[in-house]
Amino acid sequence: TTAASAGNKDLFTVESPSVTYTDDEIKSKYVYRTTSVAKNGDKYVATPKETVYDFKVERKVGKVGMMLVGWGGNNGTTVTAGIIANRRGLTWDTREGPRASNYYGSVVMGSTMKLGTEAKTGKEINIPFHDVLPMVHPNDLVIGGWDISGLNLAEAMDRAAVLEPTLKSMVKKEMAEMKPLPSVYYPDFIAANQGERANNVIEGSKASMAHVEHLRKDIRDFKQSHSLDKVIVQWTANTERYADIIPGVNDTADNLLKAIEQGHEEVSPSTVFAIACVLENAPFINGSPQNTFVPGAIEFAEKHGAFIGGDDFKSGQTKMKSALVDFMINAGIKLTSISSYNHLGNNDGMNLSSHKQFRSKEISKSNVVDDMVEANNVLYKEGEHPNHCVVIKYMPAVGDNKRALDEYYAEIFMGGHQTISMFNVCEDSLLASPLIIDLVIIAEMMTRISWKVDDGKDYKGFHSVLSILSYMLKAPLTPPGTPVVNALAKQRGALTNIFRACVGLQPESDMTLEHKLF
Ligand code: NAI
Ligand code: DG6
Repeated sequence: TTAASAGNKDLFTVESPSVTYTDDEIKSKYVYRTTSVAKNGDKYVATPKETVYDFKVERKVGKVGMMLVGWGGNNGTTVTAGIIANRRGLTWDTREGPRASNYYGSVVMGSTMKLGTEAKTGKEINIPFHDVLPMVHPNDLVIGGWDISGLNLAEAMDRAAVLEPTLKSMVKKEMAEMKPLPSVYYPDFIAANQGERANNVIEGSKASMAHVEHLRKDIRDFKQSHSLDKVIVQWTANTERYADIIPGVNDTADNLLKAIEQGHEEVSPSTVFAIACVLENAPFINGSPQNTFVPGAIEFAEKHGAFIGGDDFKSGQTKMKSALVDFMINAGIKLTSISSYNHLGNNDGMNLSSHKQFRSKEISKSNVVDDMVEANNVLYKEGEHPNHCVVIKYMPAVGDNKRALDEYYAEIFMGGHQTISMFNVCEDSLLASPLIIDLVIIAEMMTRISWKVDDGKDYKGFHSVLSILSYMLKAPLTPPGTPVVNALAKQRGALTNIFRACVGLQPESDMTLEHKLF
């Protein structure tokens, strides 16, 4: 543990008969209150419902490894350099003066949640998100991973052209010692324009059990050589094309395994990684938009009780969209169209200039307002939907400095119109890197939480599909048959309130009755 990460152990404790602490565990009994609704003709009957859950949190965090697929890319190099800089507490010169390492953009490291109200003063007490439960500190993550490009991380960081030269020179030595492991490369899944960098590949251009076993061994070796308790793997490699869903091939766990054994061409590299991770019980998160988690992969993870999460980091344009549309529709404003345009000049942009890969991104960027529209049957008739168009263009000159332009067009009172235009400019990888960190910290946390219901006998883990990660992802994967929530505030609420429940605290409430009823 570094000095910077030693942190504030047990910043608070909960004093309640429902919460017990031992050296190893925090146990809480939590009454989950929901409302059950029944339709009676054209009326509803709402009945308050209570379910009693027991939560158990293992307090020992252990030593955690983060392995990135696509480690030598813009996100991979940026997040690695960022963690090294934070670990060493670096400051560096820029033309605007000195800058210090930070974790801005990370919900876990950069945001707070309300613990409660101070009895004496009535003042709200807020604590860092990171302190609500015992979580791994990003400075303590051991980093590794794979890339089809063999550049060491210092060279790859230069190629990415994201960070200031002064900062790069300070982390260069450490980065140069890091070299991505060779990876699986099936050229048909990413753009042909990526072929030139593929010089670090495992033999074979179709899925195979040999590939699965190779990746499993990589994970085991990494774990062993760094004496790790756990490894979390994230796909931050190129966007792949969608895999066709073919009955008998990838529709069930058994068929998918057979398809891998037979080298079927519709099994993508990211799905092969997912299967390897499930078999190693390493949580696997997909930061890109493709359908890595074909039905067979989800079933496979469920069978093994292994954690998976996805899809596609939600960094800029979509994050704004899931906040702004939530605001508009909940304000009773009838949003009628969203036009979203992007141009960018990094390698991600080059890969997305190919139609099939663009299509994967178009899908994940397009479905992000559905739940908010469906929920408002005052503004929208059944099946009615705002127009929504997504454009992405490759413009090499702007590099990682992505431009996103959005126009929101809405109907307001008495036939009027409102147009909101937005121009969002930033280094894409500086927004994505803190999400990678959050996803690792939260996924790891979830491996240490278990629950039982109604005083049942045995504790068990959460569902394999970690929908709790939705805040960081554009197209949140949820357990089959369960609703997808895109509204940003709801996603954050789920995250904070589940963690609060684990220490027996009520959901964050904005009622503030204590200030209204006295
Ligand atoms: P990048 O193109 O700089 O990096 C991707 C890396 O993956 C490259 O180094 C490439 O060589 C490697 N790669 C490709 N196929 C591989 C394989 N089979 N195994 C191992 N490595 C492989 O892209 P960047 O900007 O780092 O983004 C990564 C992914 O994250 C992209 O799919 C992008 O769409 C997605 N994403 C990025 C966001 C951002 O804000 N930067 C936000 C949302 C998603
Ligand atoms: C073009 O939009 C490139 C993409 O990779 C995005 O930069 C990335 O998916 C982030 O998208 P968003 O919508 O979260 O800003």
